[in-house]
Amino acid sequence: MKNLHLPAALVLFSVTHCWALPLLPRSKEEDNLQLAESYLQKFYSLPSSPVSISKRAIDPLAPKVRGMQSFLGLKVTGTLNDETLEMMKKPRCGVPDVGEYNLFPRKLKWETNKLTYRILNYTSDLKQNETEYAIRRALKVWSSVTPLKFTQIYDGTADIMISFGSRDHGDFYPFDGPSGLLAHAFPPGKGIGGDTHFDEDETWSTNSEGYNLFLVAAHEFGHALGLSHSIDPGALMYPIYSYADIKYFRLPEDDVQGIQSLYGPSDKPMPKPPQTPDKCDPGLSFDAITELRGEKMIFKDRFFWRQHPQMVDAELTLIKSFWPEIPNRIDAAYEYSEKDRVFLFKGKKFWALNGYDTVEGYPKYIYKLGFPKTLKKIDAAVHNTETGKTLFFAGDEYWSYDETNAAMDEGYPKLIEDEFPGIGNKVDAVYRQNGYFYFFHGSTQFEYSIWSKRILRVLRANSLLWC
Ligand SMILES: [Ca+2]
Ligand SMILES: [Ca+2]
Ligand SMILES: [Ca+2]
Ligand SMILES: [Zn+2]
Ligand SMILES: [Zn+2]
Repeated sequence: MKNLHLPAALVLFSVTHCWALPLLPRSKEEDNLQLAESYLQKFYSLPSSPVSISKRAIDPLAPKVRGMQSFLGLKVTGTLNDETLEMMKKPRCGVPDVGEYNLFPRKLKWETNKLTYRILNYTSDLKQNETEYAIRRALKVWSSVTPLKFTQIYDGTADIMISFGSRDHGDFYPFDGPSGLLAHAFPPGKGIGGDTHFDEDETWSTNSEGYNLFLVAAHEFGHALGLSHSIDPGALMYPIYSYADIKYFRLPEDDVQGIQSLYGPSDKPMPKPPQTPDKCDPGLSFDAITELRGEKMIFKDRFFWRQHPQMVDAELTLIKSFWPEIPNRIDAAYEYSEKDRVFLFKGKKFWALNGYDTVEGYPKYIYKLGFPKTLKKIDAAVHNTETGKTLFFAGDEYWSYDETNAAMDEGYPKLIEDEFPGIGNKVDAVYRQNGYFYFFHGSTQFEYSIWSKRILRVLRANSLLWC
């Protein structure tokens, strides 16, 4: 998992902190508590108190932690586990998830569809025309699906005043230096309403480095037009930053529905917006499935579900929020647990993970594994720890790869139908568990006994997600 510039920022912070308080180094636990307290105050309306949480008799944190975990799609425990603390460290929008900036009476929407914007100053990270373009394009994300029209003005007061500032920048919501809070915007209204501020201490970019100005601006303008945060991890209005391939950016369905509920649809025709998969959709199929250190990872479109053993609710996450460099719509995935690696395949290339970290030296080409150079992609892969072989499925054929010798076995490819009768002649995804292969094709799943070489059960694909 990419930690997006956090380490450097944290080191600097703790150094200055130690100088300021030379008495006793605070324990990690106290640090975590303070992080949680400040996060929940900012984003989940935890009341602030002069007495620190750790000294209070009743723990007021737990219900707010549960609220946060549920909003952001984590396992709901009410405790500050690693996953929750990790999430609190992720770069995000400064607008609260629960409760609002209540300094000004909130209006849900603008009364007119014709709005003006003005860029008051520019970031030093980009050329002025790059900033202009990112802002224009970010507004177009919203105007292309509604009757809204935006006009840039160069002096006077616009509805949406756009500026870059660091730390205290003239409202009561200071920024925090590099990472953490990236930007915020005020809901529609007079004066500061609609105004949008970017943290100048971030490194703004037009690509995947630092923070992409277009993506952050598009999110913030959603607030400036009256939207709050979404719990849909695929939505632009999800509060946590993650990079998306901006060349192909299209406003996801949840956001389209949100903005159209305020302003109505555009009269121009528009293509179907990208959707977030519904795990209980009876027609659901999967792109790839693998285990990772005992969890299951189930890939679909831009997303993957993480299924903890014994947990009914799988967590849905954007692939890009974990690994900006790994493409969407993975073809195949398998775990080689002997080396603690997970391999992800897309087209002619594959990537390696060690835990949730990407391994250097990838992507590599699949022909290096011994596939013919003409093979464009593989469909599915699974490793059998008992034989040391990895099976690769492509079209109606499969290959056997010997991990110990790092070589493709002789005599392959063979027809899937010959070795695995009954599973059909194509595999979408496969994983192995307790002596079974689970083959997926469309919305069907086959439980195949490796030992008796036959299908034991035919199931719906998404019974895997407890549907
Ligand atoms: Ca304004
Ligand atoms: Ca910041
Ligand atoms: Ca596949
Ligand atoms: Zn936001
Ligand atoms: Zn501000």
